Amino acid sequence: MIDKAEKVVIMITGTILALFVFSILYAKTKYKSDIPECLPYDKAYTEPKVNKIDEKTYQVFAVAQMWTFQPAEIYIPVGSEVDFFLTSKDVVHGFNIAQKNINMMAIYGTINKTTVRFDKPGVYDIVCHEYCGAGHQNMRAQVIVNYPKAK
Ligand SMILES: [Cu+2]
Repeated sequence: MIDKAEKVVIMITGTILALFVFSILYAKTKYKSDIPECLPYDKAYTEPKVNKIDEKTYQVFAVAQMWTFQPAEIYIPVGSEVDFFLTSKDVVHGFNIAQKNINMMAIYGTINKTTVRFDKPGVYDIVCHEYCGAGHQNMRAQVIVNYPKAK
């Protein structure tokens, strides 16, 4: 037999859980915030680089480590779609592009992936928003969209 008070607690818990799931799905559609994917670990992603797939499609293998992001400057043309593959070489770091509503974690031994479209020219700051040690506040990188010298 379930006590009446227990039933109430189960109902409240279920409602709150449903609310959480709903708010994630709502944010995904309404604000087009992408839920990051987690890929199987592959050492290839630990080598920082920018791959140009075609004129408007890029891959960035972003590697976080105390206390830098590599590559530190990413030059792309306006309208580009960028797949970020993110990993860490040591502790847990954050990966935040505030202007693009991107919020990821860089974790040793895992690859997190998200896709971002850069439709407006400008400089987009990537900052670490997970305290990772003495040099944390200096940990940043930039996506430079339509920089005059962009290749
Ligand atoms: Cu940090």
